[in-house]
Amino acid sequence: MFTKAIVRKPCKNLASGITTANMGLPEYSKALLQHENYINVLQDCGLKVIIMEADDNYPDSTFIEDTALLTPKCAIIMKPGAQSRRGETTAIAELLKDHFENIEAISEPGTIEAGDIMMVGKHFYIGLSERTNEAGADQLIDILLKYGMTGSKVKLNKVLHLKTGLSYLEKNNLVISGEFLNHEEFKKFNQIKIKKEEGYAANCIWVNDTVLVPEGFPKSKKAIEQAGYKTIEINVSEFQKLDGGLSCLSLRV
Ligand code: CIR
Repeated sequence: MFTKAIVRKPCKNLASGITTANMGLPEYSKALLQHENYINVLQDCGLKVIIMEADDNYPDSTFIEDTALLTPKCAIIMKPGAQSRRGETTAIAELLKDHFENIEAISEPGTIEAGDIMMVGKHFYIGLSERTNEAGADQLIDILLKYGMTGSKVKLNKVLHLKTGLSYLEKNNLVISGEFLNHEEFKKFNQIKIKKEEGYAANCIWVNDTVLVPEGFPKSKKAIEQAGYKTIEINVSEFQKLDGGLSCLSLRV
């Protein structure tokens, strides 16, 4: 069960965020409204939502998921692989002091962004991507072991982050797409397969047996419902323009 979420308001410089999407620039006012709606949905799912103020120095800072990994035992501050995102972690580390007794951090030469980390019970799959390197993943695995948890590495070939293409919905159910479909590592899960044309919907979030899905991907929504979940659609079009998915917009614990 999750009880809390932390989000960070989009900043005025949002449109300067990193992107490969080719979908045009995000509209700030629209992004603000979508973000407010996202918060309302999390609250409707029973979460207490902590809202951090925007920071114009970091256009991508609304994608707060990448800055820290929250586990039941400790919080781990990431070391973003994207240089322009490095400084985002300072404010998060400060805030997390009020919520966690144990706080760890990844240090250089390690780089890691938590969009590359998928929690499955006490095990964490770590994507090796353009943002997350071996050194970062190894440091994380050592920290996890110290707290009685485990981690393993998965090499990514195409997607930005591991959770761009995978979402764990508990009860051994895994939303899966693209390069992960035939991956040995994920054969043991009940796979909810996402069609190629709906690839963006592979990033969804389980919140206490409800699954939040991006708006406009009907086949994926249906497949998740057929697996026994209630779904709520959320429009995050402005964040999609910056390669951001639903999970990136919050830290949940
Ligand atoms: C970036 O490229 O870092 C942002 N524009 C998007 C980050 C998306 N985060 C995620 O998938 N966890």
